[in-house]
Amino acid sequence: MPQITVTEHLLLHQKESPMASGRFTRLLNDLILAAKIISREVSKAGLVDVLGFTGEVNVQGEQVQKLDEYANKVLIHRMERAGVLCAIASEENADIVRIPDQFPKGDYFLIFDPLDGSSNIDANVNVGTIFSIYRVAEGCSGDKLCDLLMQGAKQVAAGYFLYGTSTMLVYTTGRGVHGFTLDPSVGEFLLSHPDIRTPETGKVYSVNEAYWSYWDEPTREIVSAFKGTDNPRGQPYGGRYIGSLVADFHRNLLYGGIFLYPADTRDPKKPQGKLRLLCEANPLAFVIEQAGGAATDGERDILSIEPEELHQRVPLFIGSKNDVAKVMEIYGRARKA
Ligand code: FDP
Repeated sequence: MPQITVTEHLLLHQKESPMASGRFTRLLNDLILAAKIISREVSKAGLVDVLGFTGEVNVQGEQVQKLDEYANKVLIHRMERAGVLCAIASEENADIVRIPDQFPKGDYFLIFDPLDGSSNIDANVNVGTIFSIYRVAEGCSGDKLCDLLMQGAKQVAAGYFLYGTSTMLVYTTGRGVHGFTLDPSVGEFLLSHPDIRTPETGKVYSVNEAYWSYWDEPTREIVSAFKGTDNPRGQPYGGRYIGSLVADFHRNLLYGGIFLYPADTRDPKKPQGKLRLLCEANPLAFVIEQAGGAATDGERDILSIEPEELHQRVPLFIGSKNDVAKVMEIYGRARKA
């Protein structure tokens, strides 16, 4: 089988995509290099002193893992030199990261979660880097946050690197979803999953059910539906929850299913659940829609939400189209009651 590298794939599709210029290829190549460096370090975890906490707490109020901090530094270091970005934002940084004056700037805005699922790292569970790329309006310097807060529908590319049994890149530029696997012997991502389509109805539901007592009635009804027979499959779904969004998402993307992280009453400061709109929900929503699936906060399409803050949280129901429709149906009925 002829093996296509991710760069070849990009160049082949460059003509089809209005935004895929040489600059975009440059951006993605730099992102790939950063991910290869992170992948190398993740695969050594346990052998070198990269496990455990740094002792710091991030902007989200969460303990910072050493690998989290490492991944964040690698990405910022690489990407601020790319010459095509006007600003960077990371789940780990409270504010946008401005491109230092000594580096050229461009009109792309990159936002990422450097190491999603990182609370699982010490147990050797799959983690990943989720990214989302926008193009800012003409004349915008990228200095003001308000210029960078855009609806997910405006993303020009999004995807993730999954550091698992192998390292994968899954991404979309709005023309389907393609998966590449890193061949460590040649150091290249090779096309392994062209044109990924997710099943219209899944077999798996993924949720942290321990929060049951913090959920409202419609949310409990939804989870009960997937455990019972009043669902698109007509029989109970299997439960699978790794607790690493990017890994749970990837499995469901390939096999079909729904991932749920609803709003809950655990922490009055986080009434919208835990996941972040800009660096988690939007990129994965773009991927799933391009693969034939759907993503909602229970009422609106994730990609239609106008963000108000950089670290805004959002309830997330994402996966197979019919399964997400079931969620919308139950919440819709509850709103009318
Ligand atoms: P983590 O804190 O380990 O980075 O985005 C945060 C996230 O993981 C997701 O990857 C994961 O799906 C979720 O949190 C798990 O949260 P719960 O422990 O509340 O289930």
